[in-house]
Amino acid sequence: MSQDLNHWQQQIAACQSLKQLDDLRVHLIGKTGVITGLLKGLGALSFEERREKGAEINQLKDSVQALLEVKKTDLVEFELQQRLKHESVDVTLSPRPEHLGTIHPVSRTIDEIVAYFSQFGFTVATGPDIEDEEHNFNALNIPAHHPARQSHDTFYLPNQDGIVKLLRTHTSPVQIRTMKNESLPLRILAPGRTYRCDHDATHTPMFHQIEGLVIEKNIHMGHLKSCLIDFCRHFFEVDKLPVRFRPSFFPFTEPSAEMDIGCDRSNGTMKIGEGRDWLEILGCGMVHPNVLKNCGIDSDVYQGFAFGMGVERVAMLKYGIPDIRLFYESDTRWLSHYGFSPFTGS
Ligand code: 2U9
Repeated sequence: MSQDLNHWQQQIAACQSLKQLDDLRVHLIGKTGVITGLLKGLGALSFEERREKGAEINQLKDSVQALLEVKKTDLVEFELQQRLKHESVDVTLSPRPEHLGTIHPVSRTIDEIVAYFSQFGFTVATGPDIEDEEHNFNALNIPAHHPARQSHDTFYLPNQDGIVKLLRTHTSPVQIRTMKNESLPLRILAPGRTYRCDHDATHTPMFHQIEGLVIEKNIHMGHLKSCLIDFCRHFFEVDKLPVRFRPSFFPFTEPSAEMDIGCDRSNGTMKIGEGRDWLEILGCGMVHPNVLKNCGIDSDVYQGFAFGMGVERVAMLKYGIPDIRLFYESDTRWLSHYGFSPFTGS
């Protein structure tokens, strides 16, 4: 018996694969296997012999089973290592299918503007879409009778606990919150969704704005002008882009201006940087002293400039997109035409 065990031990040790090992298992302890045959042969023996031989064969079977188990564990590990050696994963391969999604023109335009201003130390600030009248209007020096506050212009929410809540009509409340909570000086950009009761080819009830705010000592209109002229030339990729500032009025800035860029509309298309026409691109101004005071800032020490533009509007101009309503229809043909590849950026 011990000779048999030695022989089978060698056979088990010589197995090179799980398949070979399983064949050997069937040969030894399967239904018609050698050891199973020995157990079946016990029936022909006397009671005493059967007890003695039976114990011996069962011990032999247990030893063979234990050897098979140990060898199986070794071979599973060995075969795994072999597979890992040959089956490497190429992490540089593109996911499939390629070019499935695109970056939306609104996201792309915000990213471009943020990337430009971040070179000059501007950081992004955010705030809630649902605002109160204090942050959306009062702190911004917007009086109770201002048309923007009328219910046909602004989405008001059901009154809760006596505080009037509304969907913000601009991202300016973000700057109010930042001026109240952060230390000075400040250079921030506030991109995000804004809401107004408006719906036609150039207005949607929800659209995006990006506003900028600088609060520092000795800031003046010269800083505002050079900052915005350089930005427009960079954004529209025209070195000598003609610009002009037209006096305007906003309750939260004084003086206020609208900035136009030169363009050509003569043959039905819009060419930026050419021709003799003007196109309004953004609003801007020096932060009104009342607004600074409302945020606890001494306007004799600190001044600031601010600007604001519609993201869809500048995206439409830069990328030749004709109708603002299509921005939000989730039409994949529109998205693949006007969207940007996340891989190449074009
Ligand atoms: C604070 C102080 C001043 C932000 C400004 C404009 C001018 C402006 C419009 C352009 C097109 C919004 O999307 S649009 O309709 N914006 O003309 N925005 S100055 O001035 C601020 C903001 C916050 C505390």
